[in-house]
Amino acid sequence: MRLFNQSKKVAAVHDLSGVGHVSLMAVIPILSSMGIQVCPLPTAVLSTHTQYPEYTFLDLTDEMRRMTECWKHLDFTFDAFYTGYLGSPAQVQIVEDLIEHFKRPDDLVVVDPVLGDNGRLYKGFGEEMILEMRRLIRRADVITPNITEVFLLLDRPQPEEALSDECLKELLKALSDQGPEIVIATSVPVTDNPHMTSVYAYNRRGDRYWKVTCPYLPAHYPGTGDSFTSVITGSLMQGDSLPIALDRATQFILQGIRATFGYEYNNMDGIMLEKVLHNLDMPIQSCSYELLE
Ligand code: PXL
Repeated sequence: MRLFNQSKKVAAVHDLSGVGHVSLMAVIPILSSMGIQVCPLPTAVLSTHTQYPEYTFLDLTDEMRRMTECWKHLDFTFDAFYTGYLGSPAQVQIVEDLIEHFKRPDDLVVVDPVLGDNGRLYKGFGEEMILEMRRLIRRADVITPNITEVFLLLDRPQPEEALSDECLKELLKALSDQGPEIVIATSVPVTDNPHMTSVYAYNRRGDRYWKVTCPYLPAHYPGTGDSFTSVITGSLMQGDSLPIALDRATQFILQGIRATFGYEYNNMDGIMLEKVLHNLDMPIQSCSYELLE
């Protein structure tokens, strides 16, 4: 018998970066605040994320194998598996093994295919990481690429011009055809409106497309993708519908950016999560999702 009041557990496969509010330093506080127990399987330890001019990097590929074996011996179970920034292409195989061994039929697999942003790959990543990430998304129930990652995963050049709703629907469907039931594309520019940004989503079950558009503040904060997907993961684990999860996640990111933007601050340090975490306890403030016909 599963106890009714036990917290759900998520195995979280991300790096630990000392400064910058990215990866585990977004995943752990957000999911813990949402009442979910985070079990980290760290992929690498860095001084900072890789967008600072300098950083140290410790690859934990071998340790991940050891930790996974230990978890197997101890017969742990998880309700969800959530992967983000990987430290080496070889880690995809380890994650596949983790899912293969531990995933039960109702467990959730969320893959945030972290590869790049603003049309460029992150430092340290090359063709092999793209190829392996294309393999990993086939195992996922939910993927959350930004628009740069959408084109990298589909092996298509990213066009300069703005993308229509029809075009986005085709891209999401093409990704879902590879395996994931739910595809969420973030950081999509809004045609002729530099002050807005959209998130598009497709749910194969029900064959419906959703869009949430929200104000865009002219600043780039690393880690917002990690915070976004963490809220999506927590929200789906709590039983929210896809459009409600989209609304919760976009509102949380907007609150985080608004809380940070007014300070004289180095944007590389990421959004000031500590100022907005308590918002995750509150019911959703307003709904702004649209169903795309
Ligand atoms: O937020 C994505 C991310 C995660 N982890 C590390 C990164 C980045 C993006 O730059 O460098 C180490």
